[in-house]
Amino acid sequence: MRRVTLTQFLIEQQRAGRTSPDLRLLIEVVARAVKAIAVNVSKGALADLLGEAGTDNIQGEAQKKLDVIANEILLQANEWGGHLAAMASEEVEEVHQIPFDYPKGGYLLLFDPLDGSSNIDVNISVGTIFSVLRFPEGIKEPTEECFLQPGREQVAAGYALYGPSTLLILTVGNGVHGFTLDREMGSFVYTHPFMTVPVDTQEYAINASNARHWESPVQRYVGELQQGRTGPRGKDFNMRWVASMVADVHRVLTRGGIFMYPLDEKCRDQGGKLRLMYEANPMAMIVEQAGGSATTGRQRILDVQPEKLHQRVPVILGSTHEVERVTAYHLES
Ligand code: AHM
Ligand code: MG
Repeated sequence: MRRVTLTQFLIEQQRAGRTSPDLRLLIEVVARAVKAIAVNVSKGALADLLGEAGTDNIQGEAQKKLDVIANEILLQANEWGGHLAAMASEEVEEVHQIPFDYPKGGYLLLFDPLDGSSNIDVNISVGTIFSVLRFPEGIKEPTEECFLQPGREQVAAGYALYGPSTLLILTVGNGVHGFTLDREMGSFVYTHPFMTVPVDTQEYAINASNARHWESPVQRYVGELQQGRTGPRGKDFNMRWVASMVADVHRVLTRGGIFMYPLDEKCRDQGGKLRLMYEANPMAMIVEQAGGSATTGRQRILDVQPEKLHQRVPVILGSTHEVERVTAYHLES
């Protein structure tokens, strides 16, 4: 069997006119950083990498040692290649400028370096999420404003899942493609072509401990699922919640399902729990590219006009018929 590597895949995409040489370089550099993060994640306690770093990030959350390391790896790997105008990270308050002695390029890279970091110390899967935007033309210095583009403007999005295998899932706007890290060879191998999310499902994912805080459309929707085959849906539903968005979304991408982190009374003041620019938008692009849907309950995620870099948003994504149903409940209420 012919083994296609990420590099070969990207060169073929470039030949077909779907990526520019700079976007190919950008994705290759992110993939290289992901390999380095995977090494650190897998070392865990052997390298004293578990636990807290003793600092807080912009969201006021305690940073784990691996949050800090993953962030540093991504920033350093992407600074010098000449493909980026600037970067933004969940772990950094301001826009990260490219050092003045390096060339600058036409793209903006946003990332959550280590998503699901509450799972690090218990050895459960975590991930990296990234989004690529174009640097608007005619602007000299990248500012926060340049990043505030709706998710439909993304030119690429992806995530890495550090699980039993390390996977890289990618879209450049031509379907969703998955690669598995071959640790001996040190390369990503094309293992999951054109991933699709089935339109129907019998599996849902939500943190049910927040049930009393949910809005009524979510209470109605989940209540109906829980009634199973004797309720209005006429079938049983299973539930899963890893509490690593990357792992939960990857399950949806692999076998269907609906993932929800909706607005609730606990996160209402912040606008939601998950971050729009480097969590919701890239996942929404991936899920839509795989034939699924992604909304806030009230509008398509990719149409949300961002107002702040670290903005939060409600997230409902996955199998289209289920996302449409719970969105309709929101719009009716
Ligand atoms: P993080 O970026 O600080 O790791 O937080 C995001 C994570 C998501 O991966 C996950 O879906 C969610 O937070 C879990 O939240 P909860 O602990 O409320 O279930
Ligand atoms: Mg996160």
